[in-house]
Amino acid sequence: MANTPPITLTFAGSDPSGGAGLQADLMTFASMGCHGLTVITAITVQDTLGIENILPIEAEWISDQARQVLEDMPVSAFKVGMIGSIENIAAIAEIMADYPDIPLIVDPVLSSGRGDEISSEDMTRALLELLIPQATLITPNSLEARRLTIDDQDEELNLDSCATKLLSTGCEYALITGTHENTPKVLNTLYGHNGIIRQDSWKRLPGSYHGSGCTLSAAITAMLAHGLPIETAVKEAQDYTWESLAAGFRPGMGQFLPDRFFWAQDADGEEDGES
Ligand code: PXL
Repeated sequence: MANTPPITLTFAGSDPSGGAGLQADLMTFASMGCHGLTVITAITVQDTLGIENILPIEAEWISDQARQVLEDMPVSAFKVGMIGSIENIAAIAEIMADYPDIPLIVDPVLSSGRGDEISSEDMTRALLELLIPQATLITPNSLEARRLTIDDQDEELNLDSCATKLLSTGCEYALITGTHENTPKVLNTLYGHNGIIRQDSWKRLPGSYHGSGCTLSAAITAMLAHGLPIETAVKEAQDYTWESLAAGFRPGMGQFLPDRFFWAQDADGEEDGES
């Protein structure tokens, strides 16, 4: 019998367009050799143009979905994406408190890349108080990093100071991504409690992508589940995400989606194994 792949679990919202959310996570986990478990936190109505509606799942259903699979299977790394409600944040935080030694990646999705609001002020505060302190790594984009650290005087911090403030909540590492900055290259910075651990930059791709942040954080989750140290996991996951984006496609009338199985296409763009 084949060996069991490392098992990853994502708490995520459903994106019927297959671009972001649990669909993005599951594809990324599979593409990177992990078996993905999915706890649905919310159902969205959306296409490649934007989000129409969000239905949060009841907190009790989050706990029940998670507890059931966790009693059956050993999980090597957890990811949290869209959460849906404050009650759901509390439910996930309570479950995660029972697994302090397993890596937890929190992608604080406050709004989608194209600006759809996903998290209220109260939810952002609950995320900072209950879940981020338990995280091994958080992966905010620069806009989210600023929004998470804005103080009462509405003063915006520079990204280094944002990282320091976020790490002071108790999480171990913060990867702040630069996709939304006005720079010619995309610059991502991984911070630890002793400062910057690594910085990676890429050529900015033309076009607008949906699901790139989910893909990156899921890829890091998969790499940590395989046992890689954080620094290597972040590097490998960034390379993988960049390749997925470079192979991206536009299935509808809106944004491009990453091809998380770019490696399954041959040079002519045909699927392998076809004759
Ligand atoms: O990109 C963040 C995100 C996460 N999860 C779901 C989403 C989005 C963005 O649209 O729809 C379900």
